[in-house]
Amino acid sequence: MTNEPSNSFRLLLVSSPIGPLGSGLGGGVELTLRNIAMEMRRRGHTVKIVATPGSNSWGMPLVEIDGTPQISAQTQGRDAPTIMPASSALANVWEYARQVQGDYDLILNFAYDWLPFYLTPFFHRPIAHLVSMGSLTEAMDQVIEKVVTEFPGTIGVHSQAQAATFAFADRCQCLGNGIQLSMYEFSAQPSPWIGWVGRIAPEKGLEDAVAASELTGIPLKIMGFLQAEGYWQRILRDYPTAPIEYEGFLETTELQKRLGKCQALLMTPRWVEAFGNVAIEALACGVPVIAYRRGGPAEIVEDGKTGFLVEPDSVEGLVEAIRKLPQIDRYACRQRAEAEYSTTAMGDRVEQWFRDILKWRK
Ligand code: HBI
Repeated sequence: MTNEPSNSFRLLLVSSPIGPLGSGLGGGVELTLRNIAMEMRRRGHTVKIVATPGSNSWGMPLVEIDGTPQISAQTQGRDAPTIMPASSALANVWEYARQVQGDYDLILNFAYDWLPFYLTPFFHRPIAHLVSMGSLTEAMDQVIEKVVTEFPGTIGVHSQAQAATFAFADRCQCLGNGIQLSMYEFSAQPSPWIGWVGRIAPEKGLEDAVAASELTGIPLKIMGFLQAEGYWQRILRDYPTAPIEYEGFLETTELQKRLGKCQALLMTPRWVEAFGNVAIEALACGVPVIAYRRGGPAEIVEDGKTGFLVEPDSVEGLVEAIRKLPQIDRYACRQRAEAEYSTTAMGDRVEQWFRDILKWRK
């Protein structure tokens, strides 16, 4: 076999075991996996997706493997031990991948979990790991560093800020992200409300957006998977007069309709958001993004041009930025999405990443 990989790859995309694809439990990973899968197929590569039962594979070949889901990595402390429950979905999924690896040129891992990284040296086919969050635990940092040392170039991340949370930042491949722009309609005229989109969980800082809505009196539409019920109830109790409305977890077609009508999207992450898919979805609809200057969104928003970057955790900063919104040209937001965040641009980066990995492997 020549060491120049063939033009088309056989790819096995192994999803996060955190929940079925399309459930919203996997957050940005679901959108990322779908867009990479569809773009690689469009380019003539063979794609098969492995996920847990009840997943939506958007018409692509899917293998559903059952088992106990993993506990959310971001709810663990830095010294959290690696947890493998009985009948683990993660273990079952990687047992399947081990059995079928010979049918593929490359395996792409989306799970932010210890096992697939630990198993990498035991596989005879290359595994590319798309790391979906910044540094969370010592155990994960160590096992990811071991892989990037033994298999250089196989660790992909979404932003420089995310890479910077790891000691091996300079050895990560920064891929950004991309969305199918044809699914997002540019909306020139907003309605009199602002939007917040994301998993409703403490690391997303929703309470600050609610506080800004209460201070400005501007209605806030909240869209996303309600992951932490207690957290949500506390917000409702702490901000009884805020003009907020929860629209539920919406799939892309419905999401972009409501998002497009927003005067702006507020992004209030408490943690280093690895990327912030919702930011590029908003830009694609012509919606300016007001974001804390923290993590991936700080690399997406051009301050004063496609939105505003705000002092982290400053509600007053959010309010001040909302007042400056008339300065932003909504079409400039759409143009930025087209230039930087299409699935074509992302597909170029991902395909080159695969080519580089396949060249390095004997
Ligand atoms: N937790 N254990 C675990 N594994 C994952 O793959 C995972 C997670 N929490 C969140 C998550 N993935 C995604 O929602 C984010 O990566 C976007």
